[in-house]
Amino acid sequence: MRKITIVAEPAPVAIDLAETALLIIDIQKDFVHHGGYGEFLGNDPELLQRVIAPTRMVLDAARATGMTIIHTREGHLPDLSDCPPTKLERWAGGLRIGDVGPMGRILIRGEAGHAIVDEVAPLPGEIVIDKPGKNAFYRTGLESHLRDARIKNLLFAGVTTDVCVGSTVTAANDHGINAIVMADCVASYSLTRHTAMLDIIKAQGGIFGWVTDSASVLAALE
Ligand code: TIU
Repeated sequence: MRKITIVAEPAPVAIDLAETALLIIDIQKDFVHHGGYGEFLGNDPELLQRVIAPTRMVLDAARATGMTIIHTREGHLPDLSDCPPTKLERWAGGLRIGDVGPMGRILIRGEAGHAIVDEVAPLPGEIVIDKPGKNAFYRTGLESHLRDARIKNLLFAGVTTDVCVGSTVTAANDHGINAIVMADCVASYSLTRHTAMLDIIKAQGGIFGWVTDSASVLAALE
């Protein structure tokens, strides 16, 4: 495949597309639609919906290059046996993980709310990782997929910047993977936390990676 250079902070980043995967974190109805986990945690899910259009543009461009594409979904087995007690015990009040909400049982695999939104839904052949935690490397096959495909760089989209994106970016570093985050393709329920997480990633010479945006990635892919 081919090498591209993406305008980014703290510096431009040169990558080989053959060694790069687009990683789309948890753009599930449970987080971005009303009546799901995000809302029951006390958040406005509409704050996350701005990621959908730019992520779709990058997804279409990535599909056209033949790049590896990986989607993740946060959720639990119906019997909750994979859900840490700490996660079950902390919620904003009202419904919580496993309870029946307007989109089925909250954050449970196979329920309507667990699905990735239609606009960025996986196509056959794309990798889908189901994860019980925030960090997509925790108790999943992500690391072996990356090893098998010889992936060295992850281009990040998804939600939320400060929780599942952030924890996966920091984990990627410890796995020897470069993390490149598209700022307009990630969002938080809090703008303060979104900005803080992006600052943390790119500070100190890019201690956890690079911050770019969809326009810079699309320009580099052209
Ligand atoms: N996917 C993800 O980020 N899970 C969360 O629980 N995020 C929150 O911001 N709560």
